Amino acid sequence: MTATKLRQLIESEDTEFLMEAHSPLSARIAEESGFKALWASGLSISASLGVSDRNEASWTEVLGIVEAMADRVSVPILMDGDSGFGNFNNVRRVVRHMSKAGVAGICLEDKLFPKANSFVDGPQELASVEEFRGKIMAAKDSQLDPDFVVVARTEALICGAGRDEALCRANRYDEAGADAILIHSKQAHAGEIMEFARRWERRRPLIIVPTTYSQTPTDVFKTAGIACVIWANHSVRASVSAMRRITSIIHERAYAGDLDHDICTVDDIFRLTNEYEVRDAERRYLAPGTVG
Ligand code: SPV
Ligand code: MG
Repeated sequence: MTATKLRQLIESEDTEFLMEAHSPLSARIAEESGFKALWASGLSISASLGVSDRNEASWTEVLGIVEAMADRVSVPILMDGDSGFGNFNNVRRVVRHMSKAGVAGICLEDKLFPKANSFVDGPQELASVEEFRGKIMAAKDSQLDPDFVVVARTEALICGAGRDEALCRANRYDEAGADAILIHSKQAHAGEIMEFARRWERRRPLIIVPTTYSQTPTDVFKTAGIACVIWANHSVRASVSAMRRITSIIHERAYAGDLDHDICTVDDIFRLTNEYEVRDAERRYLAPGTVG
């Protein structure tokens, strides 16, 4: 059901937008903002755990969070599966668990395990095409829902392997059964992404992550036939800025009395966490006269 929703979004004619989430709370907020699907970002989940985006968090830790997110929203979640948390065998186990947890799809990238974030300095190494094709096939063969979405992400441009290599890899991953291709870039403009999209000719839905080229107007992506745009880290970055600002003000002043207009109400937290639904449920289920 949730996988079907994600598949429909990815395969629709329109350009769709996925918002990053890294916790059940951020997932609820993104859903309330109107996003029809969410990106369970490896970077953001790692950051919220206070660890590096280098598979420092185990896949069971990550899945635990994504599972809790799926439990709290009705929009589908595409999980960042990094490079698969190991080899094809790890991919199979992760995909089976994710399918059971109601996660709609996984994105696998063609780097080695442990991976590093695409934007960190230093050399980044690509996995061999054959090894990565095996992971794509293993993921497709392990999904429990026929609509589960497997996105193959090539890091060829990130690793400096060039545009022809990126296109060649995307073709090979498409042949291996990927449902969509994610082409990642760390350029400050959308040049190489646009060229890729032109040469790809809408063979399979194309997904992009405009973090470094966020200045590009969205219409450019629409005209290029991009299936999905992922805002991959904006929620965690927004929360870091807001938390840092408010906590430092409170620390400096030892006073919080004039900040209420700047932070959400406690009532808002109650609403986001279903407090009022539980209160209503108590009336129905708790024995009369019982408290709590
Ligand atoms: C993530 O959100 O973890 C991603 C996208 O993989 S990026 O950080 O741009 O590599
Ligand atoms: Mg990631």
